[in-house]
Amino acid sequence: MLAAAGCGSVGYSASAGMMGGSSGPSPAATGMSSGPGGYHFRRLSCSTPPSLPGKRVDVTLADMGMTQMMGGTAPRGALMMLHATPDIVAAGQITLVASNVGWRTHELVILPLAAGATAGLRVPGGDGKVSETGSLGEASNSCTNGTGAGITAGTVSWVTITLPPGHYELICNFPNHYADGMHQELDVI
Ligand SMILES: [Cu+2]
Repeated sequence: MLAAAGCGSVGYSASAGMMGGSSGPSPAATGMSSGPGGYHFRRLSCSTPPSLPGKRVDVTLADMGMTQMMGGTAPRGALMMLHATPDIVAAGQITLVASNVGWRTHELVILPLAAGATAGLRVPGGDGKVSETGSLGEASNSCTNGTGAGITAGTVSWVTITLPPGHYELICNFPNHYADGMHQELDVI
């Protein structure tokens, strides 16, 4: 499975390093750094405020696009990933920070996960998107918080929400992105 391949390489902390702005030798020559599975992560052109409310969950959004001209457009089968760290967090106020280090435009939507369900099982409609019914929040506003038109390549967006214990699914819902692997379970305990 693409999702397993993309999310299995959990030994990195690309977003944390990039967000801090002190990630050692700068890949300034290319504007990219190597990520897992052959992904080439872009450097971010903006960052979050230094202090964010609640517990922080970093979500890395990436893809193997070739140019920003694609916007959010992606065919089925394109290689892309959504990776949250940590993926288990204590209940209460949580700020999810979504960093788009890919080429395409992405977003982060937080959905409830039904009892017994696992991430990745939603069935996209004809438009390539899954239902956002029950959405608990969204980070899709380049270089700022909340809902917008999408997180453009190389930018960050964030959203602060309060979650009770339960199972949730973090997704990107640009057409075909969910089917292409942009989903991960978030457990709140
Ligand atoms: Cu996406």
